[in-house]
Amino acid sequence: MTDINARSVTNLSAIPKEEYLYKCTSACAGCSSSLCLRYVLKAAGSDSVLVVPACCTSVIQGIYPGTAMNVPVYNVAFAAAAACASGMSEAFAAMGRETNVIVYAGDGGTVDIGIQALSGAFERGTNFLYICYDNEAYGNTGMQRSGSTPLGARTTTTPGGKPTTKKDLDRIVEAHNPPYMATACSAYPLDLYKKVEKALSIEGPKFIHILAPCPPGWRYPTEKTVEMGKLAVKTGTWILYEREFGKLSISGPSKAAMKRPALLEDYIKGQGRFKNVSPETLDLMRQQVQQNIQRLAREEAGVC
Ligand SMILES: Cc1ncc(C[n+]2csc(CCOP(=O)(O)OP(=O)(O)O)c2C)c(N)n1
Ligand code: SF4
Repeated sequence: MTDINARSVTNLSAIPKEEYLYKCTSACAGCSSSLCLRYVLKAAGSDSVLVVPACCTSVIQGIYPGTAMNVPVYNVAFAAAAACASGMSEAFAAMGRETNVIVYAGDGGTVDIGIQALSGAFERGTNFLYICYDNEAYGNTGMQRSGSTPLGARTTTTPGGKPTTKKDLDRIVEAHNPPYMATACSAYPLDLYKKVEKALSIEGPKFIHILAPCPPGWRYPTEKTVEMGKLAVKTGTWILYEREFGKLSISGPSKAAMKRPALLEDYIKGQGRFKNVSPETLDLMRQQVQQNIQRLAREEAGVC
């Protein structure tokens, strides 16, 4: 388990220099999920094990006997990451070891096929950290829609735009009442680093949901990855927060954004997946953003 006081950092330059995800992986140019993994592992440190179901990360890690990872990685069937992590966590506890057990799974492996294993592990109180990096599609297999794909987004299986809304994974996890859960975004690495550090200092099941912009899936130029993440937060489309023992606090970058969100059009106009989105869909998207902002602002203020 991470000692939060020993490792605590307050600025990007204080983040440890050790690398646990080496350069030259097979990630696409501009891949933000691999960038996030780099920060996750820096925060977790060397006494950590990753559990990775089938997803882009299981490609990025490399092919045996080569590897891009400087920590042990257990690849597991698509549906089983949290179940595997449960067994691993129990085994480490039986050996008297405090090794961090971290699931790093895509949105398809979390909101769709892995959700029963996730729910079971959270109900059992497994001591682990589950991280879902959300590129809002099944990236590894060619950008099919997942339950996490947002309304209106074009994927290879929703060529006219997804007709239904994004599944609210965070509210499903919240219903399990975990001691710690948070959202993060690749464009805010220090925020992500601190949340991972904090999560690993707490006993029990922890959850972090990272928005991870993906150039080929969202169809924007690779150099715009950080800009896309910032726009997601500034428009209120993605709200950064933490919920510690049930108490919600909105994170700094989202506080300002929620008071005066940037125009939603600024976020979607640079993404080919939202090309030709209808005015009605855009209106529904705006309403969703407003509803989320209001719901979380009320919860933080204690007015539920
Ligand atoms: C049971 C099962 N069904 C389908 C697949 C094929 N498959 C491998 S990775 C993947 C997509 C994973 O998507 P996601 O979890 O969102 O992660 P990403 O690829 O976007 O990183 C699929 C469908 C599989 N490996 N196992
Ligand atoms: S498809 Fe997206 S998430 Fe997968 S490696 Fe490429 S940029 Fe990263």
